[in-house]
Amino acid sequence: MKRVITFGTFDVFHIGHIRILQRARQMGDLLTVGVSSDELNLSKKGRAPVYPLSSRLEIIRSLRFVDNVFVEESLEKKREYILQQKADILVMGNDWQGRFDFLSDCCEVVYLPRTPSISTTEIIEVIKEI
Ligand code: C2G
Repeated sequence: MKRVITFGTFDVFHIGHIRILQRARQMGDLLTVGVSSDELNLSKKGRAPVYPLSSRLEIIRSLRFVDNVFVEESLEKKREYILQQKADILVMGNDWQGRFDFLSDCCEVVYLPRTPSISTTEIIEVIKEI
C-alpha cells in the first residue's frame, strides 16, 4: 500500500487543483491532503482566503480521488504530518520545486508540473474587473 500526501490552500477551487490531486492519487493507493488553515494562508499569501477553511475542507473531502483530509497549520510541520500519516510520497506542484527536498530522508519527494494559465490570484483579478 503506497500512501501519497500533498498540501495546499485550494482556495477558489479550480481545474489546476483537480489535476494535481488526480495525478497525486495516481502515484499510489491512497491520497491524504493537508489543507492550509486560514492563518497559514494569510502568512503565505498576505491575504485571507476567499473561502474559509471549513468550505475548503468540505470541497476537498468530497472528491472521489481524495481518501483523507486534515488541516495544515504550519509549513514547518511537514515532517511531523508525513510521519503521522505514514506517507511514502510527498507530491507538490513545481512552484515549490526544491523547497521540500530536505524531507527526502523520510519519503520520496515529487514535484509535478502546474497546470498552465490558471491560478486563484488570476481568477480573483478577473472577477474584480467584471
Ligand atoms: N497547482 C497546480 N496548477 C495550478 C495551480 C495550482 O498544479 N495552475 C497546484 C500547486 O502547485 C499546489 C496545489 O495545486 O501543489 C495547491 O495550490 P495552492 O492552493 O496554491 O497551494 P499553496 O497555497 O501553494 O500551498 O505546504 C505547502 C502548501 O500548503 C501549498
